[in-house]
Amino acid sequence: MADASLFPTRRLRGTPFTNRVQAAGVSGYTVYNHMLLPTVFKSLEEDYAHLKQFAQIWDVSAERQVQIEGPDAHRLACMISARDLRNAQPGRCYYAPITNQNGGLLNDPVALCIAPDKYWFSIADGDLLLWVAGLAQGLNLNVTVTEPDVSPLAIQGPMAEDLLVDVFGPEIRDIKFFRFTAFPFMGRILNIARSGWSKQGGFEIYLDDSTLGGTLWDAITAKGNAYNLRAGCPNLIERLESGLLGYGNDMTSENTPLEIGLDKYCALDNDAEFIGKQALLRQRDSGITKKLMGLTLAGPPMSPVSMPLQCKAAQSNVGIVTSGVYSPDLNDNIAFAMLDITAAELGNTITVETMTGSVDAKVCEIADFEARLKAR
Ligand code: THG
Repeated sequence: MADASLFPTRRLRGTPFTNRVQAAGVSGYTVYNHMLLPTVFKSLEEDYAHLKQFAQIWDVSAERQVQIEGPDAHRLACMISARDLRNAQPGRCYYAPITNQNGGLLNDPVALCIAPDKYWFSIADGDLLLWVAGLAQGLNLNVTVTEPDVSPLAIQGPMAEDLLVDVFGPEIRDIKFFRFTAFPFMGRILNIARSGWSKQGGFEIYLDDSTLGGTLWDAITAKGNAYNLRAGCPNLIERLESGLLGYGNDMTSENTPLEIGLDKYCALDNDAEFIGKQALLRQRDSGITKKLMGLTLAGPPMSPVSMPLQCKAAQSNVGIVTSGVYSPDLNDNIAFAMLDITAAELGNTITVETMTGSVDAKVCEIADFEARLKAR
């Protein structure tokens, strides 16, 4: 794709942190939920190496919240979520695939139970609000469905915890994975969760007042030097190594959780009810016909995949590469690929048509990337 800047208009929303992100030298953005999401600062590889060693501050405001509040909030949250939220507890986060009536994925948010009658679905790129508000309207539910003024700011990397202890106090250490606690800040109460879209450890701070964006950013960066803090963003190389899937890239509404390996987050073996469950049960019975797999590709270090690459076996199409890039730490080109089940066998060799020609690629489990890194 051509390198050109994004023309700013009202439709393309900035965030409470955009001026700080600009000042920190952002060099690439994507558009996510109609909002700017940084993709690169120094370079993909430099950002990646730094993230694995130190601490980074990420403007992930584009992970917007779909807030469901009111007497029917719990009922609606359970209805839309393939993840069993029947016993959801305040202070907990749940990775929650959202499926339509055919089992097709509409989003893969993190659901936060704020109170028994209040949920936030911290969404990936997709207009989930329209689906949820439409259901509330059509079913005449007693809820309000809104996008509140809430912007997550992530602190990620092995030094993230020490940094946030410096800023918010030692109680930060008590936050367990996928839980959140309220911390006072400038007269407001911020929910801080141990979570984030990397496997390097870290936190997400849910800022609920845009006017405090600069103040919050500055309060954290003021303590940053001791931890070699830099501005960063979700990193393509790190997230592929870590097996983190991106909605819109690695899955769309054409895919079900079974096809992308998210079955373990779906309540298929109990009596929880959610939209899409019957379709998923039918698909589980009949068997999936395609599956998201890992791939390692031969050839020189490859550039990030910006368009799906065709996969072939014996000259016929067997699927597409959905995301791919060179991993310095694995010294391998790694990718996710949606493959026909006939080609999705471990160890199978296929051909991938890259921008620079055809290369051999070997099928593996997505989890193999992380396992190989740990075994080094
Ligand atoms: N944080 C918040 N909102 C988000 C994301 C986030 N919205 C968009 C996107 N990321 C949603 N997708 C994911 C995918 C994976 C995870 C979180 C969000 C994740 N998974 C862990 C794993 O795979 O090991 C743990 C899941 C679990 O055990 O429940 O963290 O990052 N606010």
